Amino acid sequence: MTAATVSLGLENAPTTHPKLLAWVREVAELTTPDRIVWCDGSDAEWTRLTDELVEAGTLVRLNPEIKPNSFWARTDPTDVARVEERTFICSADEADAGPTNNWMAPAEMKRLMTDLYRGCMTGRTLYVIPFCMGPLTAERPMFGVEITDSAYVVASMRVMTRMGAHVLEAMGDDADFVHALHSVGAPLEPGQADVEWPCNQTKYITHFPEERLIWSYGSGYGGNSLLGKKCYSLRIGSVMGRDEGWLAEHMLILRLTSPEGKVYHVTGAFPSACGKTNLAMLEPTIPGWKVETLGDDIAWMRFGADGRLYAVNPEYGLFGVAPGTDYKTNPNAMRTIAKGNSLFTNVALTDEGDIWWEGMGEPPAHLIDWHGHDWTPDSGELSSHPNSRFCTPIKQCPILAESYEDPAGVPIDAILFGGRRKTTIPLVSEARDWVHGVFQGATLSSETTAAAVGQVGVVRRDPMAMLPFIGYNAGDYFGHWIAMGKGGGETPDAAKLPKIFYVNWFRRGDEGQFLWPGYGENSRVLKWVVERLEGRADAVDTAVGFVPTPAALDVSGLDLDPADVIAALKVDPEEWKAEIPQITEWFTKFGDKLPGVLWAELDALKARLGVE
Ligand code: GTP
Ligand code: SPV
Ligand code: MN
Repeated sequence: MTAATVSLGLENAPTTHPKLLAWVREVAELTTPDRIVWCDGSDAEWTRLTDELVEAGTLVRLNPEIKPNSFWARTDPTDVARVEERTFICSADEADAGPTNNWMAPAEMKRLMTDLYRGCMTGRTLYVIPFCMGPLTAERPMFGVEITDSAYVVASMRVMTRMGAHVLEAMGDDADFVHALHSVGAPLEPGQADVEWPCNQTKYITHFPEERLIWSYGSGYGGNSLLGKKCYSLRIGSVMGRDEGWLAEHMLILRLTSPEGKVYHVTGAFPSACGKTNLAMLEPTIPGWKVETLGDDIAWMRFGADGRLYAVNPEYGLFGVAPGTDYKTNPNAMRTIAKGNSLFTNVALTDEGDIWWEGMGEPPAHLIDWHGHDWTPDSGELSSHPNSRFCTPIKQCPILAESYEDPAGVPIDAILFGGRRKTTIPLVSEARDWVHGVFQGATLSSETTAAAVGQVGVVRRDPMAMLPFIGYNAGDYFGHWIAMGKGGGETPDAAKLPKIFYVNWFRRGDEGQFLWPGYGENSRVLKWVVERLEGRADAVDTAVGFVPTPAALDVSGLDLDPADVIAALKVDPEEWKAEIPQITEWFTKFGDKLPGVLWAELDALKARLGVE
């Protein structure tokens, strides 16, 4: 059986890469698929796979006159988000996973998952997806190969990564690559009918950092199954960055042009579903300013020979939160998806064959909701899952920056850390220096969202918005950030480091209203940031950093209660004093691994607040 199975795809493999062939053979022998398909990334392949997925009921083709070449997918209701409880960093030494990750000894995890993988592709196709994170023209292209038994994953990976025959070609016979194995964990017995969204109630999202290896089982969803994204570009990527002196971060990247024509590049780390995509595609409301998109979720950053920090977006598509997206909040996302070639997951379907979700204007009289049920505005339920997503090619973004394809990346002027907090955190504050900025990042807090399974709205520390994505000990990660501030280029120079800012678009007033209008109006905060870089904006020197004076923040033309702006900018010593025990408890988790300079920053904050 085994030899026959393997010959189904291996004899005619479009590569002679010995390690790749050996790995595909090994996986096929373990998982016993019916056939092996080497993905070439062609249009014909996309058409064949999406046709098959429509046939299987996994996808519904949208009206081609409204959303050409686009599809609607509904997942199993239990498979809707990342599963942090089931995500593991299986480093050889438990200490290297640190206190923020789940850990299991690599051999034990491999034994357990090998049992799960045995025969798990029976009745299915094993797809081999050669992909590259970041431009293929990079000095060292960052190759990966994902093996999956899900055609939905293949279609999504085609949108989200550079993948296909040209990547396999570029790998030659000896390129290193990240091995990424995925199965939905739903073998089919002969004659057994498939379900629309195969998955398994048992899920594991596992990383073996020393081997640059990813094993994922049981989920077909987003960050659990598109292994180039969070698993490679952040968890494995962060380990590579630690070892090689760069940073893999959960950050948007944007290019900002001022009315004087000066160009700045900004990255922003906000936790999942806290505003990266929206800021990355922002349409400024203040005259003369221009934003261009470079990335909406992940940035790889390294020092250039000139001593500046450069960022590249390793991704090729946008996997954005659907609810809340419309022409008022994020017009550029709407224009991007309007061009088609997109997958929509767990949103609602209109009678015209278009998609709809909460926040997209007035609800239609009738929809099919994300459960597949009839829905009307009186249903009293959300039509779309709060973590429903659009998956669309970044090249379709009308404001994509030309430098997107530059393997050298763009030089970063400012880094924003941001969270979703109803209280305490001011709209924007500027760090005193790099180490203070790392302190702001390391103590970042945010309310949990629907992007991960679990309770929503609970405040937790989410350092650099990377809590679920740091592939090693978070104490060492803070140390790596501190070390990066010493300059990685040939001409280390602190003055060339990006300035760090901490933002919060989500502060609320007494009536529960957002104090700041957000979205396009965030351009006003970007303007203040730029004016700080240029040394010409006023700020108050507060206990937590430099905060705009109310006059320094441009609110011209905004219909806002001035009291709300003052409240959004407020640094309330009592609220901050309440943070101190939480930060102390958080830092204590890391024991000896926490860089001493961060304790010193906490002491300095306490002194400024007058706390013992
Ligand atoms: P991931 O893709 O999960 O990493 O999320 P993200 O950080 O890219 O968040 P995204 O931009 O998709 O926004 C998430 C949610 O926050 C959406 O429902 C947005 O409508 C909402 N949102 C984004 N920016 C703002 C803002 O400035 N103010 C307010 N009030 N809501 C915002
Ligand atoms: C996130 O949760 O930060 C996302 C979505 O960007 S996922 O790809 O599922 O990780
Ligand atoms: Mn994200």
